[in-house]
Amino acid sequence: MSSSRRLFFALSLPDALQQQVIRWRAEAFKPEDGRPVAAANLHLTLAFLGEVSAQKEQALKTQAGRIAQTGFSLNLDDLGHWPRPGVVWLGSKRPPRALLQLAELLRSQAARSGCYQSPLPFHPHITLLRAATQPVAIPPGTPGWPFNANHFSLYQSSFEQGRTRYHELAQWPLGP
Ligand code: 3AM
Repeated sequence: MSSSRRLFFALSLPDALQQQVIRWRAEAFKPEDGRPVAAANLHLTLAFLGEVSAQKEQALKTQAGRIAQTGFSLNLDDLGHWPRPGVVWLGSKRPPRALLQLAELLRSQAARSGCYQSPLPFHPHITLLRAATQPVAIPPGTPGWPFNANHFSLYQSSFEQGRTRYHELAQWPLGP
């Protein structure tokens, strides 16, 4: 019997940027605003796949490996709060077309493999705080970090010892 894993495709943040973001976050928000996402868990989800069998995982990896997409740069200059899922996020006022195309491709491959895809429009974001269901004073801006994406990754999400952990299973380069 094959086991299944909870998977998603995402862009990871370079370590230095993770540290910059969490240092700024500690100043920008109050402890009661929400639960900070651990530095190592900061990511930009491209496609959520849900529970995936080993066989389907292999097919999704093969399809991901066929993607020929250029790398891109995005400016992390936008912030927002979604009270219903309780998420405070960091994003980009002008997401590059290549980012939107990459997510669209991964989402359509996932849907064709039978992974349910939300009908809500894709809004690229990095979750900063969770459990943020009360009103949050959103700072007027961010330092506007530039972020160069030169690869994308497949992650496994697991819950271990009371914590959510993400393990990178594979990564693929984004071209010049
Ligand atoms: O990138 P963020 O943190 O917004 O919320 C989960 C996280 O998104 C999302 O997948 C990312 C990695 O866990 N996620 C979890 N369950 C989901 C679902 N059923 C989901 N996204 C869509 N549908």
